[in-house]
Amino acid sequence: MTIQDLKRTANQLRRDIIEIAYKANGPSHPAPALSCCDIVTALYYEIMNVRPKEPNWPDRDRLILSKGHACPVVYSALARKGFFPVEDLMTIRHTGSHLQGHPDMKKTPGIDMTSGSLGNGLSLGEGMALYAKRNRKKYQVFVILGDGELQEGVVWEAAISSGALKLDNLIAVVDYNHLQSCGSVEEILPMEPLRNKWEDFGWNVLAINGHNMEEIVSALQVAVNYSGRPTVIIAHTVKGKGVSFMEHDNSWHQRIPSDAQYIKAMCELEAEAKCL
Ligand SMILES: Cc1ncc(C[n+]2csc(CCOP(=O)(O)OP(=O)(O)O)c2C)c(N)n1
Repeated sequence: MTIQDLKRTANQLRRDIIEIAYKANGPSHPAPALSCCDIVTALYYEIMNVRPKEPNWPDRDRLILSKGHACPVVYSALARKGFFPVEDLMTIRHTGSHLQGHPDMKKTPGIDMTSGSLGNGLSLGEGMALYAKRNRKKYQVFVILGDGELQEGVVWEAAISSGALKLDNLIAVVDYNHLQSCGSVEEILPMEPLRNKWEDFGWNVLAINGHNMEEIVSALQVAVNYSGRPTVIIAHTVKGKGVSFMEHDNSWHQRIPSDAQYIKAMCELEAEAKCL
């Protein structure tokens, strides 16, 4: 895909996120999903080797959305890619739907790991990457983490051991939007200096603007081709990115838009789509 096509796809995914937030059975997490939307788009539409008609293909690249509450963006990416019908998106959180409020690998085609309990994704990804190394499999494992999520101790156990094991088929992306559910990461429990922490544990560290599609794609390509160490991409992002009144406003961490808010958000995204 061209960068322009990727930007158009990200805009479509953003519109799905807002549609889901408005129509889901209960509050979903629009701002966390908008925050990592460009990263998820680049992964599914440019970087990852997957087969929508064969979701359990053994050699596929894996994605673990460790900040599982942001799942509307992954559901939208999977549906638009053909893993399941787009109409299913509006059944999210409804009884009997295969789309739950957090990702469930046993229910949704294309979901590689169940998540939602923060902190677990990197160690699960490490296990998948280690299995691939030991069995001469070529697939890559991608893990998307929240910056607040980094406060979970198990993240750092996995960072230490993956670095020591030199798992260069493991790529972590930190969605660094400076907010967690109850406020600012810096005020609640600061995680800086982030780069030094990962480097000290043996990781290759890249830093990018997590909404610049060129930067995202090129950093992911560097990471995929990097040998000898796992890579972490520190992606500077904005929570709620793409909808003016959701950006930097943490009340949109988990919330249902009103009729007027829904219309305003969709108008903004449709206006953006016309310029792409
Ligand atoms: C183990 C665990 N504790 C608490 C929660 C509740 N929770 C859901 S989202 C969230 C904040 C996550 O913040 P961050 O990782 O920065 O993600 P983002 O701000 O991008 O949504 C919390 C504490 C959870 N899902 N899992």
